[in-house]
Amino acid sequence: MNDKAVELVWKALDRLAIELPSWGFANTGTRFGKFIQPAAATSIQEKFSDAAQVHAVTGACPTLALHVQWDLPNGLKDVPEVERLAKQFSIRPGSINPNIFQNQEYKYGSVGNPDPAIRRMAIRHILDCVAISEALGAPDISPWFADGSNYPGTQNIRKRIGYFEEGLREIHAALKPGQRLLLEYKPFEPAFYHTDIADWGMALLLAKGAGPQALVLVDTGHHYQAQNIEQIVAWLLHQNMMGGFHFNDRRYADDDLTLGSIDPYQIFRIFHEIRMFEWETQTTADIAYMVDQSHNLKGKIEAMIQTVCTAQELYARAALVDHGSLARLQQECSLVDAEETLRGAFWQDVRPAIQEWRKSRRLPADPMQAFRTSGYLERITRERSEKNRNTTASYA
Ligand code: RM4
Ligand code: MN
Ligand code: MN
Repeated sequence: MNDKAVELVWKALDRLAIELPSWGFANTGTRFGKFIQPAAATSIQEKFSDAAQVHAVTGACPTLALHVQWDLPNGLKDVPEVERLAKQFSIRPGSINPNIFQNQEYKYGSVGNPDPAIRRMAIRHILDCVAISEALGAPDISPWFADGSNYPGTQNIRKRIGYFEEGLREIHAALKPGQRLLLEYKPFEPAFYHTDIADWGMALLLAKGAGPQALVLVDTGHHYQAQNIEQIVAWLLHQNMMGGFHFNDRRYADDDLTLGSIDPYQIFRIFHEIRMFEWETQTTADIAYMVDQSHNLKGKIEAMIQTVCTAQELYARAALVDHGSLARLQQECSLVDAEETLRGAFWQDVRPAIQEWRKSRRLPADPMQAFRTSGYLERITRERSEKNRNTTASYA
């Protein structure tokens, strides 16, 4: 790789920050059961501590996404404790995730529920999240709605659209300047007939209706097979509506596998669309790159380190695309050469350049090995295994 390419890689890595999810460090499972990991985090303090380990070896993860019901069960009252932990571990609170899917009341939906009292309860919770986001100085609020129905004819789809329009407008009205409402879509699960915000078009229309601080969040696992995700990203960029990502990979449904483990070219193509947009418009897209994975088989911290390194590798490769020649080749419809310009960047081995970048930033050249030799995992396994033994593995 020549000096210019190495410089492009370094510059790209300097600006790529990846947000880790607090829930990715705790014991989670499938709908059939949980495999308990003795080292899993059992408290918000332990989640911050684990995230800090990933940041220490990668230098790329300065923020931690929080799920309010799990991490701030007392809402605003827990803000001072979160601030204390953020300071102690030098990790800033990241996106604030409301939980409008777990309470018994949400059986038939939250903001889309036919019962006005339950809609109110959901809106109130999200408004609390807006206040928490403000208090923590963490400007992104990212709700995911499980709302939907399982059988044709059982819910009025259009009425529920109206409830969402109304509810999201009210939430948007509470936003302070700088705060952003990131709307996440998902085609199915837990609802298996209709989901109220099922795809990017619905999320886009609802965000536009809510107001200028509402944007769309793309969870890479929330699409049907074969859907062209980079085209969705291109549309959202074109509309200035691209707010953030939840990174993970999938083979079948919302599998939450490690980013790039199944289809690294897909993630590269998404990064390429963003870089090409930035090159063309000479702007920097304000996008929150977040991970949404909870591993129940792989070690949680190792899986996060692997994810972050993969994101860095694919982002660095996207930085190597020669935008000037690609634009010219596209214009001329030189199909093979245009495609090879993209593929050529994808097939570069950027790992040596990334290693050099790490050394220059006083980071370990091999983050995984640094973590494995740190003794951290052995220590937390000793400290936490007793607490984790009491976790229920069964869902029955
Ligand atoms: C959903 C979605 C959300 C996440 C929940 C727990 O599938 O991806 O982002 O908060 O899971
Ligand atoms: Mn998600
Ligand atoms: Mn998901």
